[in-house]
Amino acid sequence: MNDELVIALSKGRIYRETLPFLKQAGIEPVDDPETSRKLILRTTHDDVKLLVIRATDVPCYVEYGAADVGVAGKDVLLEQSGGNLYEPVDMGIARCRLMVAAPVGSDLSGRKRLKVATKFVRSAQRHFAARGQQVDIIKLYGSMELAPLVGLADCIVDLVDTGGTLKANGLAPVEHIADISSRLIVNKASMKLKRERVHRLIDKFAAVAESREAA
Ligand code: PRT
Ligand code: MG
Repeated sequence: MNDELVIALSKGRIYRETLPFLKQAGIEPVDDPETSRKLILRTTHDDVKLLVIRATDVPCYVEYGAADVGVAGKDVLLEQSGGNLYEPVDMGIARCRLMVAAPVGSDLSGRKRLKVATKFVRSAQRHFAARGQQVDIIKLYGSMELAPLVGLADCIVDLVDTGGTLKANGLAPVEHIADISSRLIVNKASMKLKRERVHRLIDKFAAVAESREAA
């Protein structure tokens, strides 16, 4: 049991972009999360399992040791208090930017208080506090782009990749908060107790990330 390695990751872009890293480490899933309803996927190794869960839940599984390692977006990690995990590899995948965005043409400067809609409450708080801007944060769980359109907020803090979603909703980026990519995260106890296995995985992931960075 102690030899088992449990890897937590989310369906969708993170799963797809993590597959080549796993492959380099000799790990290939036997079940396909897009077609299977299983939440625990078997792999070509009897002692390696993949947990397919919500992106925002990945750090939790790793912190509590339900998974030894995981792949999570930096946006998600920034929202976590996170004491019980290491973040050894920037995989450079699922890249995007965390940004403040507002309706095209709106002027937010000189406003005493701003209403900010976001699911990234901590990052938003930190960002505006650093600028000395007073804000009321409105926590949403999705479709943040809607909030300024219906008067719920003055601006939003959200992830932007192509910018297409903002544009389609009459919004434009006004401030860059952080560059985001996904990280390999490791439970602190697993790092000690499963040292060899975990380190082998870290080394493989780091090598793939490095070779891509160089390409
Ligand atoms: O889908 P679900 O709501 O269940 O979970 P999730 O949205 O967290 O999962 P997923 O797979 O969509 O995102 C997982 C991780 O991918 C995030 O935590 C980010 O680290 C990373 N990532 C990279 C992104 C994007 N790019 C991205 N563009 N996550 C979300 N988006 C969304 C963004 O929120 C906005 O709605 O895509 C839209 C903007 O895209 P553009 O191309 O129109 O700018
Ligand atoms: Mg999504």
